[in-house]
Amino acid sequence: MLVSEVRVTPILIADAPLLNRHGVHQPYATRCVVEVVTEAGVVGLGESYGDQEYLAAIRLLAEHLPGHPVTAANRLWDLAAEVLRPDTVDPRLIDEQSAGWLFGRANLSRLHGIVVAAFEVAMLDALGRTVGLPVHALLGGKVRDRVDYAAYLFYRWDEHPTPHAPTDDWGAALDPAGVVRQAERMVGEHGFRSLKLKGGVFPPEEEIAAVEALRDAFPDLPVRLDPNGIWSTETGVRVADKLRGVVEYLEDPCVGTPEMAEVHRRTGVPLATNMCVTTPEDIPEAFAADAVQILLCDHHFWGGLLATQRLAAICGTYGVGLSMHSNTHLGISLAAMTHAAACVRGELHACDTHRPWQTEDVVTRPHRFAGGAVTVLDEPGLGVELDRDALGSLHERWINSDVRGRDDVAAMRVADPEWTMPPAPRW
Ligand code: GKR
Ligand code: MG
Repeated sequence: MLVSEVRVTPILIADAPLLNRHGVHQPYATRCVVEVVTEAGVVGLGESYGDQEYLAAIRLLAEHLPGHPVTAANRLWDLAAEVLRPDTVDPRLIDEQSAGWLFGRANLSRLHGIVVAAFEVAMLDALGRTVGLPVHALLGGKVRDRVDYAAYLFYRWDEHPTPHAPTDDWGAALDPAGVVRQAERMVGEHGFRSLKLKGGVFPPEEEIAAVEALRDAFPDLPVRLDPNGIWSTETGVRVADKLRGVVEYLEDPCVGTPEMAEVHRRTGVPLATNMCVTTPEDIPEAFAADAVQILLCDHHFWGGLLATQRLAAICGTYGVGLSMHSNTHLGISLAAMTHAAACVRGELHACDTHRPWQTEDVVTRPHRFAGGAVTVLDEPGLGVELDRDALGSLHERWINSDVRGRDDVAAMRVADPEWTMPPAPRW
């Protein structure tokens, strides 16, 4: 069962003016849809980042995929190592100085994980469709029928400052009352039973007040705060002391394993990360230092669904809890995340998802959250079908636009021409 053809289609999807430590989301976000076609004409789907440097790396591997057995996902790692080297990839993808970026440090290992994941998911989907089994069965079988997700709350503007940008009816959320209103709608519409606030936008006292307001409004729901490493160690300790017993965990209060370890040692508050542990090489130091109590896995950069199972086993051995990180994504990714999470044994904290912020999709039947969870599908493969018309028009939008990647700093500059990338630590 060999791969006969691979299609990689970049798209632009409408996005909301969500704020974070870098700035604000652009009106349109890039993604790419991967289709792996087998000799028998079965098509498997994957979804990944769409920034042009990632796209180039994904396309580079795609060229070598025809002839590769669909059943040999593990061999993708060797292919990636052979094809994606410092002399063949965009230097930004392996820039070790990027530790303060929103999802951790770039390096070659992480790049290999990203590209392998894009194709591994599509190959598992194709294999599942061929043999008539759901992807979770190919991973050893689901241990839960529903995967819980968290309401991912953002400080946000009412609308983008750019003319003709997509709009929505969520309204602004720039203070504790606005954040609580947003949470009420998220919980009301989707039934989420955990709340996560993206922080790093306002001085810590204001974000502490928002978390306390959430706790008062939803006393039964666990709350998390994620400032993406914008605080100093001292600020991290101060916030953790204030929010001890209020937050389920703090996510990336500071950048760096020693800094995270110090915040935990001095406060005892559980810390999660999608920034200081993002590749297997980061694990020994971070776990030895007890810097991380909950690891946010993300199959998009950990190397796919099989790698997620391996990561979960390592975390289990070390007593580190698990949840899932998210970036702006559509339904193919949500399906993959759900299959991966369905197979993780033991406790899984409600996973992050940006999906409620997206108004568009490339699957014919976008997932619904019921009671804050997505049902694990038993249909063959990922259980989603590609909406070719939607894919075509989102690709058309990409062709007609000059947006080729994510730049939240530049998007912020539209509203504030003086804005530059804030230093870390900022507070
Ligand atoms: O979408 O602005 C965003 C988030 O800040 C995202 O880029 C982060 O990677 O959700 C992520 C996180 O948990 O750090
Ligand atoms: Mg995070």
